[in-house]
Amino acid sequence: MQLVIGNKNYSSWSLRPWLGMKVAGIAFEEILIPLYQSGSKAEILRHSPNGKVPALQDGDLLVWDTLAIAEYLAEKFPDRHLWPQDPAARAIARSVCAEMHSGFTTLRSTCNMDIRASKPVTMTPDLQSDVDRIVAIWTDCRTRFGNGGAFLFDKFSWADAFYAPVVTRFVTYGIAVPGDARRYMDTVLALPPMQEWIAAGKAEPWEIG
Ligand SMILES: N[C@@H](CCC(=O)N[C@@H](CS)C(=O)NCC(=O)O)C(=O)O
Repeated sequence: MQLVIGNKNYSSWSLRPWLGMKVAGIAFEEILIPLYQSGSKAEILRHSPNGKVPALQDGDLLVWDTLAIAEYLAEKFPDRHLWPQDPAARAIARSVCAEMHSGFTTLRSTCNMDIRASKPVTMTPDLQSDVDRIVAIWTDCRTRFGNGGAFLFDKFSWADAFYAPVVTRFVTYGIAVPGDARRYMDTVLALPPMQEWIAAGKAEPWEIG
């Protein structure tokens, strides 16, 4: 399989399937297309019909959009348990991933993923509301389904991968969260594939203004 991604410093949607596949031990070849350069769009369109990354090529099959890629991989590799096994936990994991996919517009528009940067943000009521909702999701998942472990659900799942770019944003923009949320962030940041992604992002030469 080939996973087409954007810059590791900037492409939050690319990080999600990349991290899930790495943590689950799913082998793939990475195709990295630097975004927003001249020729970037044409190059992405060679791989992905919506002109966006990520996209997953599996033989003749192309799957695009992060949620669809997540579902495809969970079905193809059921033994990796990328979704929680308990049906109720799985339904909530899907809910929080869907909420990430369609929501948090203030956080996403004012705090772009920019791993190598450190730029404390001026808090606004709308941004604080997104942050509060994310902390509430993390607390709720860990309380109800975390089973005393380090992740949102019993084991690492798509839910952790979907919130991983939020973790790096909270670091980049100096967004303060309560202690348990901070400990959860440290868990995600300590994942070896996450460390690998962060180091690669910091080493990239491309700057998007
Ligand atoms: N809904 C899509 C969003 C993908 C997306 O917006 N990707 C951005 C990078 S993070 C992109 O491809 N930008 C390049 C462009 O629009 O030219 C998904 O979940 O995969």
